[in-house]
Amino acid sequence: MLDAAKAVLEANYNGLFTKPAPSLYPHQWNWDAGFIALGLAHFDMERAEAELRHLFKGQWKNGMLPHIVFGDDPEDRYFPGPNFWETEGTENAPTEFITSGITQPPVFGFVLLKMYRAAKDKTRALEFLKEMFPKIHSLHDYLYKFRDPNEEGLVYVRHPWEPGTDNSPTWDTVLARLDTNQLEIPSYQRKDLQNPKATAHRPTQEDYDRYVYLVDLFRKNKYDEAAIDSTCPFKIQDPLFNAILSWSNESMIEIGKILGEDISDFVLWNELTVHSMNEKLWDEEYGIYNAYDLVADQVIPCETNSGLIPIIADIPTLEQAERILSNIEGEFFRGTEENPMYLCPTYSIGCEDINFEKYWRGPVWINTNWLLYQGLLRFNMTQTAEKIKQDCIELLEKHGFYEYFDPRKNLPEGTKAGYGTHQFSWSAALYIDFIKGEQEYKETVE
Ligand code: 9WN
Repeated sequence: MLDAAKAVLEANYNGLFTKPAPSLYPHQWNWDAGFIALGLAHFDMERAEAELRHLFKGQWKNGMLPHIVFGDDPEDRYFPGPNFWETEGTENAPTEFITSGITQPPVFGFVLLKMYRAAKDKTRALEFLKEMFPKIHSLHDYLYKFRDPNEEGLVYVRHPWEPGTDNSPTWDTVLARLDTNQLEIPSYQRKDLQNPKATAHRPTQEDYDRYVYLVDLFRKNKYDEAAIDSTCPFKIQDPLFNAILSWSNESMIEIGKILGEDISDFVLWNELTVHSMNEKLWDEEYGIYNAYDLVADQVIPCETNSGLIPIIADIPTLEQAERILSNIEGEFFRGTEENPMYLCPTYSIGCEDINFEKYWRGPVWINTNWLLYQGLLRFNMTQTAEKIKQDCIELLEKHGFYEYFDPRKNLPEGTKAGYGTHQFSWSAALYIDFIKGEQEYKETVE
């Protein structure tokens, strides 16, 4: 299986970067590159570094790290492709590559620290830390400067593609305010529905109309931060995005200490983020972190696993972490004896509109499981951490390196429960990390 996982990363490599999947995603994606680098770091550090180096070549002058850095794809298999974004020639866009104009969760602080820990050649690894430190600083600086209008340490996402959980039910109420019959939506053609099952599994047409409407708004505003901030109808403080930012802040503080660099920005940013996550997003009744809709100025109750993921950072107290643990182990995520789930469905199974096959509205994703696993280990909740890891391994070994999985454990034997694209890079990369990770980090630290 380890060899098969490496083979996926090999097959998706185009000589410059690793595509998330052979044909559905033919360019370089932001947080995918981070997870892919974690897997590569266990057997090819040079390529792991090159993966991040390539992605950061797409970084904008204001620090924004785009969610896609476009490569050459003569078959033009992805929508929206390089021409649709119209980022070229705008004030901050890079000149070497064409990129999208939005970002994704900033995983790079903790990815970099884990890579350093896994490295056998520490001299070389130190050089890479030095190279990346200012780039990641500039990314966090962008987020706190342009995405935190209340200066409360909580950054907002402005498109459902930014948190990476595209059609999560969390965005529903906000997107519902965008009436597709009233909006001017440019004509476009989706390319993600080639597979006959894709319509059942991927976002709906209405979702796409809204995704496209938002991109059109950004390009009309020529990616001017102030203009977008004042007109964007979708501004959400997402617990997953902010928790990832916080864990990356913590990691950058550690890296800064190794390098003897100034860490004061990361310390200040992080104190504020941790404080506001608990003041504004923590839901004491349900023991979960909520999202917050900045446009309507109201909480969005969040019964998705994104609300549990802040356990990855030094955000919850032990008491709060125990509430999160009971949620994971409770009937809404783990299920019941008669109806058991693989950990951890992306959406509470207690919600009527859970859909076990549809993208971010129920299925298990390997990356969010990996994050929960890291968080549970941090709080020494090893039993549940181990269950999550074993569930991932079982799903991957049974079905292969699919993009997402049906969480129901009692489906008839032989049911195909791996959905989306096959040969999905981060499923393979994180399988490698699950198998090799903790042991290898311990060995190199010792
Ligand atoms: C839009 C590449 C990306 C992931 C996202 C996942 C999916 C894209 C899409 O694929 O999103 O960015 O076209 O559906 O939701 O998390 O980074 O793997």
